[in-house]
Amino acid sequence: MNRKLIDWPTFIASFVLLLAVVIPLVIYPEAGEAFVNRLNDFVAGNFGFLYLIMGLGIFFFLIFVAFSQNGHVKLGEKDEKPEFGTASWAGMLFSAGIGSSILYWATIEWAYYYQGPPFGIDPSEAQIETIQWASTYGIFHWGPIAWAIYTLPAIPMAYFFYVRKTPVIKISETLRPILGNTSDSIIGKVIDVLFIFGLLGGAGTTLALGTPLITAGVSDITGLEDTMLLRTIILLGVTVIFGISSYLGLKEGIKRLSDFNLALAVFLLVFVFITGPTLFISEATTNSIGLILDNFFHMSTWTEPLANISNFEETGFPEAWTVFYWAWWLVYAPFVGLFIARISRGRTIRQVIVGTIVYGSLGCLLFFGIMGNFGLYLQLTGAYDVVSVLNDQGAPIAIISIINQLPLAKLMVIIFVILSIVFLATTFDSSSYILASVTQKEVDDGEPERWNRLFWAFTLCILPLTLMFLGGLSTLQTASIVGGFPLIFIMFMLAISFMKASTGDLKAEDKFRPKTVVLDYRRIRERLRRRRLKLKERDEEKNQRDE
Ligand code: NM2
Repeated sequence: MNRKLIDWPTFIASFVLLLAVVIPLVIYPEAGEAFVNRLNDFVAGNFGFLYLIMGLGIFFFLIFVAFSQNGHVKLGEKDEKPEFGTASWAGMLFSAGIGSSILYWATIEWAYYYQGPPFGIDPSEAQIETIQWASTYGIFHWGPIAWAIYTLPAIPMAYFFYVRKTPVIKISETLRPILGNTSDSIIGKVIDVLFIFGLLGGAGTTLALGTPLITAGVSDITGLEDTMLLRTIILLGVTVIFGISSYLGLKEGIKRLSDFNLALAVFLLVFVFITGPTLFISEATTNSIGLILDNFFHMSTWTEPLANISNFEETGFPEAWTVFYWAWWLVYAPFVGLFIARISRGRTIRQVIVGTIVYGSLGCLLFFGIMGNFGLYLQLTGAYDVVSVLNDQGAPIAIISIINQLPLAKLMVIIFVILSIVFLATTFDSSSYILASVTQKEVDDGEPERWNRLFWAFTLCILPLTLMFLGGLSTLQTASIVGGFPLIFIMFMLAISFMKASTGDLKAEDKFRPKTVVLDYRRIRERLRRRRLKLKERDEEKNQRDE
């Protein structure tokens, strides 16, 4: 163990900040909750539009970069092949960025929209519209804008790591072109610590959703009662799995688990697609794609402006869903960005951008299209009343009971539970891997110290576990989502930092094609005239020779 490698200020500050938030929550749970909720209402209510603008802005910025000169830059040496094949690469980025939440929300999100549709639609009056949006909105919340939020930090990080070859994996390092030496100062540290705090809270949200889902599945299979003890055992079991995978490292552990994850996910999706309502799933998914394309701008900017100033009823949909989702993707973004950067050696920037957004959105589309529409089909045909189970017994039981409607139900529940565990583990192994990288001064060969990886693996798990016992987990989630607010500005800075650095480097290498072209028509005309003259002369010469 090499203590000198550790960046102690960042390491200790992250840990202390975490305790500083968690301990008061444990001692004063109610007051803490009230305070954090007020803060959340304030941020989501007043700055929700900023999140929406950010999402749309990042999406278009990345498309611009992908097709600009900067997008052609290769992350590595001239003849270097990508370190990971495209299938493994796409699989890893999906498994890292997406946890068990996708199994949760893909299966049940529609049921919330079915009861509380967007755009002020009245579900009792406009049934078809309600149903169409119910099957569509989740795909949007897990679609291209969301994946663009993940991709943005990856670009500067990969650029600095593989092109400029700085052996540091940190947000502050990536901002050096605009912060200068400030990135070594306290401001740089604050940025790194904020990111760690955000990720721990975001991960807490994931665990808070994932554990009850897995427990509901386990108790369905075994008949054991869903108790705190069962939840604790399950959570510790999951921690051991991802701890081992993170300990084994990127190639031996993380990649293998992610390959397995993907194979199992494909099996589940294919099974539901074939044994379920194949035609309905195909049609509804296709229909949703069109609905999103048609309403892309409306969905990405809908803020319910009239609700604030008139007595139109406020639904709270944008804050509760789109803004919340963008905030959740945002707190995960620096981590996923770092991870995408780490696995993208040998690819071009354009490949990373297009690959992440396309494969990521496509993966989510398949989950939502297949799992979501299967549930919706049960509801609409009256085969199974998902909505009442959801309202009476909560989401985890509703989800497991949807899976129970499949043929070979018990086997499918087992597979669903294993998949939830592995999805959770593949997000957490990469999180602890990245947390370890960020709290080190340098990472030799790109791998952080093993004990450091294990330390964060357990912190990631023990912390939410404590709060789950003592109450306050939902407060930590809210706190982290609010705490992630400054990340909006950091994202903006990351974009500028990347453009500044890469354009500067391209210019220095004389490989930057200036965009503005100045045409001098007088000169052109003169040239054309001369050319015509020359041709004429040549013709005349030829004619003379022929004669
Ligand atoms: N996101 C993708 O719990 C998880 O699946 C991790 C969640 C940000 C909504 C990420």
